[in-house]
This record gives sequence, structure tokens and C-alpha cells, in this order.
Amino acid sequence: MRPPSLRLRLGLGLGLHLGLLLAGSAAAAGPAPGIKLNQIGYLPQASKLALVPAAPGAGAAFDVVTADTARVVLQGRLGGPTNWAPADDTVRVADFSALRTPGRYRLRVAGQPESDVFTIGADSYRALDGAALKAFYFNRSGTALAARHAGPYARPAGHPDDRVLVHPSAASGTRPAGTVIAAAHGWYDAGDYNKYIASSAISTYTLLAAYEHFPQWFAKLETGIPESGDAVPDILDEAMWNLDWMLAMQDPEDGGVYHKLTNLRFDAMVLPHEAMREPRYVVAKSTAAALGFAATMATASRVLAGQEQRWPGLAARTLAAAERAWAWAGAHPALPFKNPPDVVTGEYGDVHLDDEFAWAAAELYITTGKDSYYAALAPEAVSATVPAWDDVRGLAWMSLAHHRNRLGPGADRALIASRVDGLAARLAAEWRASGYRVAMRGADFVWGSNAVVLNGAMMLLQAYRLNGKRDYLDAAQSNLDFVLGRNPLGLSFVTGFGARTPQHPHHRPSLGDAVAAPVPGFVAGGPNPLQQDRAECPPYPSSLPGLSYLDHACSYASNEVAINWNAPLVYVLGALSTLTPGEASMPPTDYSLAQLQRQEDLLQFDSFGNGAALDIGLKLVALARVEGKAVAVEIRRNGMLLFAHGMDGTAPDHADWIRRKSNLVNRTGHSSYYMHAQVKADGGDIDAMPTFDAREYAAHGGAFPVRVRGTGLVGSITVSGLPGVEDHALVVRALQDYLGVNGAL
Ligand code: G3I
Ligand code: 9MR
Repeated sequence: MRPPSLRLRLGLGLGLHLGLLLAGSAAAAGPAPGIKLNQIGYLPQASKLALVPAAPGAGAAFDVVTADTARVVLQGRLGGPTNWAPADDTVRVADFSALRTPGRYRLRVAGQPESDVFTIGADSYRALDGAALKAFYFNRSGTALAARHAGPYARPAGHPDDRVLVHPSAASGTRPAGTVIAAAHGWYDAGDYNKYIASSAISTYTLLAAYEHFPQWFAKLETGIPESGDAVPDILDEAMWNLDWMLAMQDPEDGGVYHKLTNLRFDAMVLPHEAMREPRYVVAKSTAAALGFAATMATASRVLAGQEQRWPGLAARTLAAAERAWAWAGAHPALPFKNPPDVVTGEYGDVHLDDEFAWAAAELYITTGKDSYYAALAPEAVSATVPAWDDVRGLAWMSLAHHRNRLGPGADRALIASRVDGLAARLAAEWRASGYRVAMRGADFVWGSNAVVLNGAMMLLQAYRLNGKRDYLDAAQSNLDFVLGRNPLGLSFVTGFGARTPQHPHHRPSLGDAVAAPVPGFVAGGPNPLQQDRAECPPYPSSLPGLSYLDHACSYASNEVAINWNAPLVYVLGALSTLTPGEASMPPTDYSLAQLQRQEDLLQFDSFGNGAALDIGLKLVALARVEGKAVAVEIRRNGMLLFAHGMDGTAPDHADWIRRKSNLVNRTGHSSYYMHAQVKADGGDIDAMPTFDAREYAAHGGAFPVRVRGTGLVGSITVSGLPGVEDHALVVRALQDYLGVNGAL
């Protein structure tokens, strides 16, 4: 898109208000008119809220109607009027969560224009999540984007970074100033063409964590990048593009990490290949860079451990790199980054380094199991906050929470649970009390506020995974809704997705190309009352936190895009799609014998006590409950019954199935579904196995062996009530979750 004219093209409503303002009106522009809701859509069982302006004398009822025939499918009453201070807007909430039937709808309220069309559907977020991930591809440095992958956004390669200079601030004995090194690949940070370790670390980690936590969803998220179709999920290929660059930012001599790779000044607003006259430098090492690097590499080592065929030796290499960077940071514990006088590109300066130390220690501990890292983490002193590039302690908690059941005996699991729950409880309380039903206070509206909203959602979802409190899921959904249109501007902040989206993001590729629409899938920074770009922009429509936004290319403080703002969107869409009841139950199609064997290899215990049986039993019941399913569960160790429960809707018959399925486990050592698959593979009859009496044994899925490492088979976990493959999958999911293991499903 060519540089825009001064005419601001905001959403319809705001555009009007702003037009008045620019025409000389003294009044500050208010919120966009009309009903505000998530312009993309909802999963069937999600919480679904819309905001209706609280006009005096207006009706208190709403209808949901089908988009095509205007047939009324749901009627409801609006909540009471509530003011939301960040936009000084008084609204009433329309809660239409009860509508679960897939379709396309609108909301109708007397005296208001009809709402935008929204969808309800089981796969509402797949295309958006694919686009949010594809945005990283669109920001790849050092490669041409071919039309078959980039469509109209194809472009020649820019910034190969195969010959960059060591800046005087980064000079060392072996690499004096002016030394030429290679640090190719990586993503452009944002709307600029520079590459920074601080934002790279949190972004790359968040993509790796998304895969680590929701492998099924992300394994199937195809984005049409050059690597699509290889043996590795696209999200890992994409992460690897940046890991490659990050690895090159470590000085092989001492393990220190350069803070950034940039020009001395920002490039013009042109395409990458038109912006290559300026020399590029690696600039000063910093403690924050070393620690962000260490945390990301330790995570990569763990998450990519299963990809040895594609990237031989990578797990070992990234771990070694992480440990060297950690050691360097230990020797240089207080080296904050400050731009040298001749460098004016993004600073990402951060003087508070406790959180970076905690995050790196946590990831290194999880990956290596070394107690020295747990000691360095000193978790009692670490609080939980919403992550940002300069506050990463929340990432430590989210990783610890995911891996809690396979941490060493010294790790304080109760502390992990209470930190994650404590943060979520605070956010959920804000969400409940907020007129806009979003977990954001005025002070949260900073540069990149949309990432604060999305990272808040990500942390709420960590707590939901731990304890299944529905408020946390609903609050996370609400935060997503805010970014997708339920905000005072009435805009969906993701380019190309929604009824009204940013048209002029501060993004050089979008500005330099000939395409009118900006590159799709990017989250715009969002409202930011500090307005640090005000000297370079037309006036903002308002000084209120929630309204300080300009859809203008000048506005890097409210309308830039950035990798660390897109990463939590990628995470949250996958997490909600997986965790929202009903959606997690994507019925397992089937498992090969090799997969079933792998499950038995992966899902083993270090010890199996009565408490473990109780936790797993309760987890099974909870999983079934959120999916609206009724199952009976039994867990035994050496024949002794440790857990038994029949949910409402189960029958005595299930106990007999459990007995016969678990007998098969005890006899064969394999899961009953493994035996089922084996008998079928051999062409046999599962209900008439030649060597097993059908009154005592059943080759149907649902019973899984409890194996303790070093001891062997000690018991069984059995579910009955669903088709065999689903009973089996439920046990595998519960065990994966309990053991903090991935890759079994
Ligand atoms: O740390 C202070 C805090 O103590 C204070 O209370 C608060 C309110 O004044 O400000 C905090 O500092 C803010 C800092 O971010 C940390 O959050 C600054 O005001 C704010 O200006 C600063 O914004 C950063 C901006 O760069 C300018 O440095 C953004 O977070 C950061 O996302 C952004 O990143 C840029 C890169 O530099 C260059 N590439 C594009 C990228 C995205 O715009
Ligand atoms: O394009 C730059 C953007 O990526 C940064 O976030 C922002 C703040 O550091 O700076 C932008 O560059 C502007 C510079 O700061 C001031 N002159 C105009 C530049 C382009 O708008």
C-alpha cells in the first residue's frame, strides 16, 4: 500500500467522530456507535457476550437472528448499564452463550443498527490462527516470498544478513569492531526491518509453548509456507526460522548474546529489498539478551527433541547454547542495554532483570532437571504477572505449570498452582467487574496494549488448564473478543479479519507494496494513551486509554504490528479451540499399533501412589464433564481399588466392561485398545479372541496399563461409557496432562 493520505480511514463510526474532530470540533470523539461483538465468531460452547450502548429509553431486550433469513433463534434481556472508565462508555451486556447451534447470525436491539454478522462453529478460529502464524512468514528476513506462498504480497528478498558488522559497542578480543559475521534468517521485529533478541525470545518461546501445550491443534495448522508438507508442523518450521538467527547472535567465544541486529537508524517506508543500502550491525551484548536467549533455547531443546530426523543434533546444540548464555549472564548479571549514541533503532532496554533470570532458570530446570537451576529460580520470590517483552516471569510460571507433574521432588507444586491461580483470579475479578467484560484496567493500555489483552488471556488459560474454573475460560474468551471487535473502537484489530479492520498499520511491507490491503493476520498495537508518536501524527481522537488509537501509518505507538503481539494471538486461538468444552473432543480417528505402543512408552510413572490415582481419577471425571460425557472410571494398583466413580448416566453394566478390559491389561501388559488394534490387524474377531475367554476379557479400548519405570506393570486405569477408541483417548489425554508429557495423542 502506498503511503496513505492524511485522510484517516478508521472504522465507520470512529471515522465519523474523528472527522468531526479534525474539522475543528473541540469535543473529544467517543466510542464507535452500535453493537460491539467479536467479528469473527465463537465456538459453540463458548461464552458469548456483546455490548449494547446504554441509550436512555432504549429497550432492554435483544434478539439473535439468522444472518440470511432473519429468523429469531434466541431472545434475551440486556444486563444493567455499566460504565467502563477506560473509554468512558456506558454499555449493557447481551449474553447469548445459550445459542450453540452452528450458523451465521446477527444481534438485534430496538433503536440500534443490527450488529455485524458473526458465526458460531466448531472450527471458528482455524483460518485466523493460520493467518496469525503466517504473519511470521510474511515478516521473514533474508528470503524472497514466492507468489505461491505469499499471493499478492510476494516480494524479493531483503536483508540477507550474511555479512553484518560488529558494532564498536559489541567488540571483543576475537571480534574487534568491524568484524564481519553472518546472522541470517530471523523475523523482522515489527513494522521495522530490525531484529531484536528481547522480542524474539518471548515470541519464539510463545510459539514453541503453543505447540508444546496443544500439539494436536498445531500439528494440523497448515499455513502454506515453503516448509508446509514436510514432516514437521508449520509452527515448528516457523519457530526454527528465528531460532536459526538467534543462534547466530551468540558470540561463540564467550557465550554472550548480542542485544540486536539493526541499522544505525530506521529504514524508509519501503519494501525490504529497497531498504538495503544501510550497513547492519550486531550491537552490544546485554544480560537480558543472554537470559532471553537461554530461556528460548532451553525451551527449544525440549520441544524440538522429537525432531532429530529433521534437525539432527539440534536439541543438544540449543541446550548447550542455553547453558553457555546462562553462564555468561551469571558472570555479567547487571549489564542493561542502552543504545550507543550513533544507534537510534528500537532500544528494548530493560533494567529489571530478576524476571529474565527467573524465566531462564525455570526453562533450564524443566529441560535439564538440574536442581541448581531450581535453586537459582528461587520461586518464592517470583510473582506472577501478565507477560510482556520486558516482564517475562509469567512465562516461567506457565512452563512450570505445564510440566508440574514431571518436575523433581524439590519443586513446589502447590506454589506453582497458587501463583498461576492467583494471577488468573485477579484477572477474572477485573473481567467480572468491567463494564466491557475485559480484564484490562486503564493503566494496562500501553504501547502494544492488544498484546497485554492477549497475554492476559494466555495466563487465564494456564489457570483453566490447572483447575478447570470456568470463569478463567470465559474471561480469556472475553479478552480475545476485545481484540476481535468488542472494544470501544468497534474494530477487529487483526488485519484482514473482521468487518472493520486496521487499514494503515505502521508496517513497512504493507506500506511499500502496491496492494491496497495491508498484509493479513497481524495484530495492530492498539490503544495507547501515551501517544508517543503524537508529534508525527494528526491528533488522536481522544486522550482516554481505550480510545487513544489512530488507524494511520504514522502511528507506531498505536498502530504498528510486532511479532511479540502476534505470538499470544497464535497461542490463544489454539488454546481456546482445544480447551473450550466440546472442541477438545475432536473425536480421535484411530491409532496405529506403533502409536499405541508409543503411548505406552511415553505415559509411564516414576512412582504411582494413592494420591496419583485420586488426581488422575478426578481429572478423568472433569474432562468427561466439560465435554458433557458420562463415564465410569476405575483405577487399581496391584489389584487394590484406589479410585472408582460412576458419573450420572452410567449403568452397572459399565463395571463389567471395566473388569474385562482391565483383565486384558493385567494379562498382556498392553492397553486394551492396543490389543483391540492388534487383533484387528491380524484379521481376528475382537469379541472372540482365540486364547481369551470373552466372559473374562474384552478387547475394547479404555483400559490403560500403569507402568512404573524400573518396576513395570503395577495396575490399570480404566474408563467405560464411550466408544472404545474414545474411552482410550480420554485416558491418554488425562495421563498426558497429569504427566506433563506431549506427543501421545
Ligand atoms: O517501564 C516504564 C514504566 O515504568 C512506566 O510506568 C510506563 C509508563 O510510562 O512506561 C514504561 O516504559 C515503557 C516501555 O515501553 C516498557 O513498557 C515506555 O513508556 C514505552 O515507550 C515503551 O514502549 C516500547 C517501544 O518499543 C519504545 O521503546 C514498546 O514496549 C515496544 O513494544 C516497542 O517496540 C518497538 C521496537 O522498539 C522497535 N521495533 C518496533 C517495536 C514495536 O513498536
Ligand atoms: O518505524 C519505527 C518503529 O518500528 C518504531 O517502533 C518507532 C519507535 O522506535 O520508530 C519508528 O520509526 C520512526 C522514528 O522513531 C521517528 N521518525 C519516523 C520513523 C518512522 O515513522
